[in-house]
Order: sequence, then C-alpha cells, then structure tokens
Amino acid sequence: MFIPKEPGTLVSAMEDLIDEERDAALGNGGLGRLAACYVDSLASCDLPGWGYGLRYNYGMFQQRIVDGYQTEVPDYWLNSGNPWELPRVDKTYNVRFFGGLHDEKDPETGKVKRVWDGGQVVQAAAYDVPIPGYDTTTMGNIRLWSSRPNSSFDLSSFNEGNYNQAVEEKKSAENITSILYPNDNHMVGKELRLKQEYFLVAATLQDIIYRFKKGKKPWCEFPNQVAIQLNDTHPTLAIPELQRILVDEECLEWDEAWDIVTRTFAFTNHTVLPEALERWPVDLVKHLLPRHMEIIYAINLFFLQKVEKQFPGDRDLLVQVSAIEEGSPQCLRMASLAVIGSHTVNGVAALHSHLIRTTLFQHFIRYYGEEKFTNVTNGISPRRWLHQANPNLSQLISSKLGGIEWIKDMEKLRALNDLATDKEFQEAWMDVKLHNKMRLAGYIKNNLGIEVSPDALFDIQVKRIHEYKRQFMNILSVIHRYHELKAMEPSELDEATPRVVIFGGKAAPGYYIAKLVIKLISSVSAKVNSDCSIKNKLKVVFLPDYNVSLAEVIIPASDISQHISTAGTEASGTSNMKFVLNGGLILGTVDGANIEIGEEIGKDNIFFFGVLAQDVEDLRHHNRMGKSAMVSSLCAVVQSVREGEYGTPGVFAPLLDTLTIGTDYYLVSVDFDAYIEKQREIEELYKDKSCWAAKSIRCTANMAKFSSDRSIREYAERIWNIEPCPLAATPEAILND
Ligand code: CBF
Repeated sequence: MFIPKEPGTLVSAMEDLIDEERDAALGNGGLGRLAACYVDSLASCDLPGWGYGLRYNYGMFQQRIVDGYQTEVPDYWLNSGNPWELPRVDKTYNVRFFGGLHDEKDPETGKVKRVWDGGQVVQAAAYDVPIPGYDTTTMGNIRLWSSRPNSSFDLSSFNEGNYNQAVEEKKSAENITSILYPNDNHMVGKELRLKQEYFLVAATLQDIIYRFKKGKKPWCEFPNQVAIQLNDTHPTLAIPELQRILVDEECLEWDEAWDIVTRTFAFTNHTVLPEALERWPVDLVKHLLPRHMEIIYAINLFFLQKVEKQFPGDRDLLVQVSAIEEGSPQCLRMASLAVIGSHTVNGVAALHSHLIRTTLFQHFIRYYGEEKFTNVTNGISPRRWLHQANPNLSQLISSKLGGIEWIKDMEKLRALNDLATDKEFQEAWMDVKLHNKMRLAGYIKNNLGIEVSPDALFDIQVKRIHEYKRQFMNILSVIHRYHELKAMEPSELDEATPRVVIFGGKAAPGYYIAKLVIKLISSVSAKVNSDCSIKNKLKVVFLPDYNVSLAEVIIPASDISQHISTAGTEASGTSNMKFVLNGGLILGTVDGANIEIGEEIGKDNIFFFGVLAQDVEDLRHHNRMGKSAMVSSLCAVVQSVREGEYGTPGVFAPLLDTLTIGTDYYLVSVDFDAYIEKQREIEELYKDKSCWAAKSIRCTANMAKFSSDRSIREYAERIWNIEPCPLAATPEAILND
C-alpha cells in the first residue's frame, strides 16, 4: 500500500512507509498491551488461544501539548485503511439491548421459560488480525468486533417516512464501537460503556459456541473444550450471558448450567485501586439488560445461601461478598461477580496477588479457601520488546550466544552473565546503548527542538499520568535538583553528572490534576532548558503522544527508568520489564513486579527506595490525623512553585494542595528524601562506566522470568488445562474458524 506523503509524492523507502503506519491504539495502557504480548506468546508457544476485543473507529486520542497543556485530538486510525485486518463478512452476530421479559410455555414439554425480546438489536461484525507465531506455523488471531445496524435494518423505514428515526437507529448501532473510553485505572459509569462491555461478550460467546457446536459434543463437555480468561472485570457480563444462553436458549437446568459456567471462566484482577473497580448502578444494568439482572440476582442469592449455610448468622460476611452493594444507588460489583462465576482468580505479580488475598478478596477466601486465588506474574514478548524494538542489541546478543534461540527461550540470556565484566563486550554493549540514545536525541531535536547530549544520563518515566504513579514526585525532585545545581560552585558544577529527564504519557481528558502535572513538567522544562547557568547539567523533556511506536524508540535508550508508584498501588507494571530487558536500570519503589525483577537481577542492580506496602495504611492514617509535617526538602520546592518560579502563581495551587491541604494520599512527602538520596547514588554510580555496563548486562541476562511465554504457559498449565498443539496455518484453517 502506498501512501502519498504530499499530494503527488509516493513514499520512497520502507522506513517512510513504517513511519506512516498508525498504531492500533485500542487500549489505554498496560492492560491491553499485556494482552497483545499474550496473543504473540500463545501463537509462538503453539497454544490454541485467541484474543477478542472491540474494533473502535477512534482509538486512544492523540495528545498535543499546547502552551504546556495537554489537548486531545481524535485518533481516526482507519483513515488510510488497515492492511493487517481481514474483514470477515461471513462472521456476524446479533446483539440485543433493552427490551422486555415474559414467560412462555413450551407446548411440547410444558416447561415455562423466560423470553427476552424487543429492544434494540445491533450486529457485531468480525475483523480478524492474524498473529503469526515466531518460528512456527501456528497462527493466532485477535478477533475484533465492529458494530453496525442489524441486517433487518432496511430502507422500509425510510419509505414509510420515518427517515429521522431510521438514521438515529443506524447511528446508535454504529456508536457502540465508535470510540474507546480513554480512562486508565478509572471507571466511568456511562451507559455506552456498559453497552460496549456487553456487546463484546455477547458477540464473543456466540462465536465460541458456534465453534463448539461444530464438534457436536454434549454441553457438559463445554468446559473441557473451552477456557475463557476474563482480562479484568470489563468482560464479566459473560458470566450471566453464558448462564442465560444455557438456561433460556439451550434449556439446561439452572444447576447444570451454573456448573458449566463456573468451570469455564477464570478471572484476572489487574488493580486494587478503588476508583478503578467497576460498580454499575443496578437500575442501569436492569434497563439495558433486564434478563441479565434477573440472572445476576439469582446467582447472587444462591451464592449467599451457600455462604450463610457455612457461616450461619455472619451477616457482615454476606454484606462483604455479595455481588450487590446495598446503598443509594444499589450497585453491581463486577469484581465480586467475576470471583463468584470463576474457578480461578489471579493477580498479576506476587505482591499484588498477596494484596488481593489479604484485602480486596479477603472475605471470599473465608468461604472458598486459598486455592482458588493464585498468582501469574505478567510478562512481555521478547520478540517485540527486544528483537524488534532494539535490533542492534538483539544482533549483538545473538552474535555472542551463537544464535537467536533466546528469542523463544529467555533462559539462554543467562549466558550473558559471564560476559558482564568483559571489557570488550561492555564496550560493544554500551555502543548499542549510545546508538539508541542518539536515535532518541534525534527524535527529541526533530520534534521539540530541544538539544540533549547522548552522553548524559537518560532518566525516563513514560506511562499513563496518574497520581498513584507519582510523575508529580518526579518533577518535584527535578526542581530540587535544579535548585542544587544553581547553588553549586563552578568546580562542583563541572563534576555533576549531566542528566536528561524524559517524561511521556497521556492523562485522561477529565483528569484535572493529572493534566496539571503535565503543565508543571512543561513549565519546568521551559525554564530549566533555557538556563545556561547550569551548563546543560539538567534537561527536561516531555515527549507528546506516548504510544507503542514511541515506546519502541524510548525504551532501548534508557539508562534509568522510573517506576515509583506508592507501594501497593501498581498491580505489576510491564514497562519496568521492557526497560530492564533492554539493559536499562530501574529506580523504583518496592511495588508490583519491581520486587520480582529485583529478585531476579539481584538487589545490586536495582535502585529501590520508599516505604513498604504494609506500612502505607498507617502512614495515611498519620497524615489524616495531621501528625506528619512535610519534609523540609519538599517544602522548599513547593514554595518555589507557589511563588511563581514556573509561571503565574496560583496555576498549580490545586496540584500543590494535594500535598498540603490534602492528606498527601500518595505519600510523596514520606518518600521524598529517600528518593532524592537514591538519585544522588545513581548519578555517582553513572560516572563508573564499566560498573554501569556490568549492571546493564546483568539486567538483560536475568530477565527470563518476565517472558510472556512463561506467563502464558502458566495460564495454559495451571488455569486452562491446555497443551501445545502446532496448527498448520493454511488459509482454510483460519477461514473455517
Ligand atoms: O496487568 C497489566 C497492567 O494492568 C494495569 O495497567 C491496569 O490497567 N489495571 C495495571 O495498572 C498495571 O499495573 C498492570 O501491569
């Protein structure tokens, strides 16, 4: 496909073509990207599994920075078509919303069944994105659903004069997959979002059942043939939907159906943040999906009856585990429904899985016991995140290891440990890093006009902007460093390690505080970069429109990356793994997968700081009681911002107030001094190039655990009970599915 760069011009090189290609930005952050790595691993490990999702017309918005502020531009990524998808005209299913319920007697059996009819019926049309496995004939697939008016929508309404209504119906159907909600780790209770969730599960289940029925097996075989992993709570409606299909359409008895349902589903929890946990007003669910709400009530009632039987009179326990939260409004707790309807529940890193056992799902453990709750630490694809993103490093590694087998078996990387202190190898290793830093420096110069030296320490924090991820603490520490540099004698300044602090990430459009963080970074960047008195010892860059393509340029270029969430808030993180796999060191809190990365690469090769998750609640309590004062290092920084060092005083007041008038919920003040101290340590250590190179090599060498192949095999063996079965990727095999 050729895309004119300017009218009349054709692209001249493959690189230009690649630059023109748009990301399919169909997710918000780590959650969707994790799933993409998992589909790559499923295919590469010859495991028979697919991913399902929605084909939004508008994906994640494009971020522009105007006058230091984030603005959002719609991402119409399909403008020039999508060469990687296969529209499946033969794969369409109808999906119903709203409507009414009544009972109907089967004339033959005399059995009364519940009928859901009327309402709005839309069509789900499949688009396949084939995912070839690496070095195998097995082909995976991501099937994305697009909504459109159903086939009975025709021109008769127009002819009857109901033109407006017909157009409205068409628009309403198309709206469902029109746009991705751009919130990461934050739930928005909009009817359209709930429609998207049901649309996904209704189409997907019909598709799965269609394939199951081709095998002509009895329903009791379904859980042996099919495993469905709920990737967070967003597809939880699949549980009542399968129950509905089995009871209302396939006429199974309730208990038999429920046994099938609970042996089919497993659920991955990806967050403990309260604001991210889905709670839907019962009235909204009832209005949109009346039969599902009836079924959910019944599922919950039968479950609570069992709990009551085991713990007679323990009313508090019933309140805690109920899928319905009493209150005004009454709400459906999706995570509880997911637990009740699944045979296995997992967290995504060891600490996170421990936390969900001891906090979020602690009450469920009393009833179910520990066995149902497990951990599968996240992973990343070495194909994309080392081989593709960092071709020079991939080549260097392969040349030393005598082959590229590591790409499917990261254990092989361990041999690099023997080369960690080899001077020649260190030089070659750091040459690749320098080359990658030059590439990023070029990008920064071309896009922002900021000159940065590739010899400086590249210190990077790229991820969604969120208070719990503490980009705010990072920029406050940059200001602190700036003040230090300004106060230095010339001789001391000459000795200082030059540092380029790079930020990137999108804030949800309605997340005011996160947007102010971006503004503060931009303002600090403008001031610091133009201050000649600090002799280029500090540069600050905010890279607009962080996305996967940009990540592939940024990640290989890091010396240090920051993963500094308040302990206990980041479920796992996956960019931490990507940076370390590329030989970047980590400055991080004792949180999420940072902990396991430290265990694997060795405590000497990671810079940990900050409070532990187990102490966070007590510290917050202290803050709420007004028992802790802000540390003086932070006070000075806050004051300089308040006084207008970075623009009009007052602009940043709501942000600064989160530390002072607020209760500093994310414990910035508590961690600040330890954080600054670690940064000092890093700057000192960076001066010893050989020591740094050895650490960098050991990082890459010891990341085997974080291959998504390992994660996906754990799901396959411990949760889905499936084995590798290489599939011939013939066109027939794919098109028949
Ligand atoms: O498990 C994948 C990722 O999911 C999140 O992004 C999420 O949206 N819940 C978490 O915030 C990450 O910690 C996690 O790595």
